[in-house]
Amino acid sequence: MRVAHISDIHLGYRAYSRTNERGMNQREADVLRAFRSALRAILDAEPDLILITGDLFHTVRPPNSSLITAYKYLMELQAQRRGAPLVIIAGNHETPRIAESSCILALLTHIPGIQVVFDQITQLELSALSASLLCIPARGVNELEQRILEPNPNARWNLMLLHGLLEGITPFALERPIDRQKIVREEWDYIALGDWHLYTQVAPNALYAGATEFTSTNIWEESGRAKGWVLYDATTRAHEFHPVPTRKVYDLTPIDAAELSVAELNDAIEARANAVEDFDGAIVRQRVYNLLPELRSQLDGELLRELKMRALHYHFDPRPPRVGVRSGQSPSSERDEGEPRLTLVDEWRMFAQSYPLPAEIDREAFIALGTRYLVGGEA
Ligand SMILES: [Mn+2]
Repeated sequence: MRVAHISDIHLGYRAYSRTNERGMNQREADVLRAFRSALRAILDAEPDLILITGDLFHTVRPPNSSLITAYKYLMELQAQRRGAPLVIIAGNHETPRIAESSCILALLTHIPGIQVVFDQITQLELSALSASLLCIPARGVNELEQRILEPNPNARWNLMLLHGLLEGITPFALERPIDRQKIVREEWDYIALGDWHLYTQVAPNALYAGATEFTSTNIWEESGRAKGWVLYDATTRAHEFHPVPTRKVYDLTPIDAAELSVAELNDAIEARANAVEDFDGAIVRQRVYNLLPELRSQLDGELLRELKMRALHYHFDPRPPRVGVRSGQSPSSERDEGEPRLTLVDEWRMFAQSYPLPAEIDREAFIALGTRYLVGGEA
């Protein structure tokens, strides 16, 4: 059985003020484009089953523009697939806080072949595939502790779908991480995970497909990472990650303004931007550390205006110097408003970006692992 797994699409996500030629927020249009591109590739791959593991919609009440378009895409997809099974679980973003209010995903159950789980943990039986699907939507995560999760012995295939963060998956500490031992077990033919926006293999049979566009609260940490969907073969437990085209996101190397003249600082800002080949239309952040207000006011306004015009979004992010803080001093004094020149994680990422690695080592995974060690060590 071949499974297409897609997650965290966040239809209806909007950001920045730019609109497209039809007046739609450009980022909302980007998210729809990524979704359509993924669905086309999934259709071509002819999977037996499609799984969407939560956050199909960015909000409980998505804008009509995204809702109508998404409905049309899914109708067309299911018509072409002749109603072959497609299962959606709800993520935290589309789940209403009040249990009685219905979930927007219920609308999609009217499309042939689509089944939706948005409330409690639910076992779905897909008899045509002899597959049993244990579905754990965002709201179901609260039930996990009281539940014993067991495959159906009568089904040929047992799959689990979960929207939530497993312990150890994020570089930051979680309030209530999900017990890995409880979820990641050999007896499941596939464990399809959602909520974490980066494609991540947890085990050969357990994967986060990641998001299809840059829609999380910290897109800068995700810059340079591919977005896409997963094609998984339940027989061999092998999978392929299929990237989709997205808006480009660049977190430029920070500039330390401490010892720069105005001219040097302007040059550095321009040089960093020009080093990005496809700067036009991209989402870009430029941090400048130790920038004194008097220097800031002398910055080349025309240069900054031009960069803001060319990029979809140019986030110029100046940080004033940290004043009078030495090690051992309380960091709570009101003069301590600034940031350190670079955080340890910044230094690590800059170092690891260009560090020579053996070909078999994945650079992004290497950087992420180092980041995890650093952040974990501080906690
Ligand atoms: Mn999400």
